[in-house]
Order: sequence, then structure tokens, then C-alpha cells
Amino acid sequence: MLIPKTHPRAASLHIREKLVKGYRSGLVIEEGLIAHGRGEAFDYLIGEKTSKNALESIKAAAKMLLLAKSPVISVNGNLASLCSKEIVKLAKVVNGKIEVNLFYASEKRKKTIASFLKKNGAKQVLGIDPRFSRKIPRLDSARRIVDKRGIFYADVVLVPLEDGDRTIALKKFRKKVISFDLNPLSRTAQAADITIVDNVVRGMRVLIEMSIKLKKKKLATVKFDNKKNLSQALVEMNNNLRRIAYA
Ligand code: PTJ
Repeated sequence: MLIPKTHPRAASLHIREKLVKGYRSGLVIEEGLIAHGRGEAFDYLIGEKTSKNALESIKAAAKMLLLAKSPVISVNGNLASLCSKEIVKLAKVVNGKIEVNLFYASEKRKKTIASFLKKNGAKQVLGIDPRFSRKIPRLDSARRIVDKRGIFYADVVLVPLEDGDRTIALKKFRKKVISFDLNPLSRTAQAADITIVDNVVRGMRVLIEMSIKLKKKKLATVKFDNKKNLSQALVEMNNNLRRIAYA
């Protein structure tokens, strides 16, 4: 579909088009389209921009990734479809690994996602070869199967657009978890060490820029209060609604 540049919702419609394309080419599943819809609703509430608060969490996330010994970016269908180039770039900047890990898992979709990431510049994509499969304890979903060279071994895992169970299981497995989630009320958002309440399409770009900038500096340990961060995100949404309601 041709979306006119002047359309007031052009950016949001382009993101939808990308996901639909991802769905048609086997990267995304139907549920992924629904999940995006929920994200869009929250994006409205934050004013469809990266807030000051989100910037703070992105800064903390960049530091955590740069300080990590073995950071991993966990990739699902939506993320691959929306941010393939950014995934590759971020992995390069923070010296991290890329691993495909799906909730609605199928070997075919895993391979489709891995080859799409490779087409977009990834040298290595983990999570595909069953010889390296290991299980995260205390997790029942398909996401429990991880790569021994990747998430199983990692100290920090970036889990954009995640389901809550795995974030909790990863925490119990002593991993530091960074998530992107437009919904500050989700279990993932609540359980992560750092939640970036921003659209992953905008936030990943900022995270890359911030990581490039901070890489040149000497970094101390990350101090971040995620409870406070989530409260601020909710207050921002509330303020936006009040402004609109009383305008
Ligand atoms: O590809 P798979 O099989 O791993 O499945 C991926 C989905 C996303 C379908 C799966 O992980 C899932 O069902 O996720 P949930 O539980 O619906 O959670 C997704 C969260 O991401 C929700 O809280 C949404 O608000 C949020 N979200 C959706 N789109 C975006 C987003 N957050 C940031 N940026 C977005 N573009």
C-alpha cells in the first residue's frame, strides 16, 4: 500500500506495513500482529516519542550492555521484522551475540529469522543448532530452549517484546534482563532489571547511538531503580492524558 508522506500517521503505518510484510514472509506470527496492536495503544499514551525517562533507561541499558562479559540480544519474530539492521549494529557495538528465541516456536520460523538476520549483516545467529540446545530451569514455554553459547552462558540478556514468564525465569537463573516494552504494567516490564518504555523501533536506534557514545568513556557499575522508572512512565502517561483531556 502506498502511504502518503504527508499522512499524519505515516510513521506508525509504515511500522505496520513492515510487520505485515514480516508476517507474509514467515518471520512474524498472527499473535505478533496482535501484540503490536497492544504496543501501539501504549505508544499513543506516551505521545509516540522517546521520553526523558526512556532516555535514562536507555542510558543505563547501554552501560549494562557495554559492561557485560557476554551480552546477548534475544530475537523474536516482531523484533526481527522491525529492527533487523539495528540488531546487527547493536550486537557489533556492544560486542554481543544474537540468538533467536521464540514463544510460538517452530524450526522453520527460527531458520527464516536467522537467514533474514544474516541477509541484514549478522555473521552468526545462535539458537538454531540443536546440538547447542540447553534448557532454562523453571520455565515451561518453548522459550526455555536456549543456546549454550548464547543466553545460557550470558550475564546480560536484552529481551525486547517479551512474555513475562521467561523474564522471571531468566532472573531466577541469575541473568540481568533489559527489556523494551511499551506497556509498563506487563509482567516483563515489572520483572526486568531495566525496562525501556519506548517503541523498539525508536528505542533501538537511540540505544545504538548511546552505546557508541558511552563506549568511549570509562564506565562504573550501573545503578538503576526500575520501580521508579516504571512509576515515572505511568506518571508521564497520566500527564499526557490530563493535558489532552483539559486542552
Ligand atoms: O515471535 P514469537 O513467537 O517469540 O512471539 C512474539 C510475541 C510478541 C507475539 C510474544 O512474545 C508475545 O505474545 O508477547 P506479549 O506477551 O504480547 O508481549 C509483548 C509486549 O510487547 C506487550 O506488552 C506490548 O505492549 C509490547 N510491544 C508490542 N509492540 C511493541 C512493544 N513494545 C515496544 N515496541 C513495540 N513496537
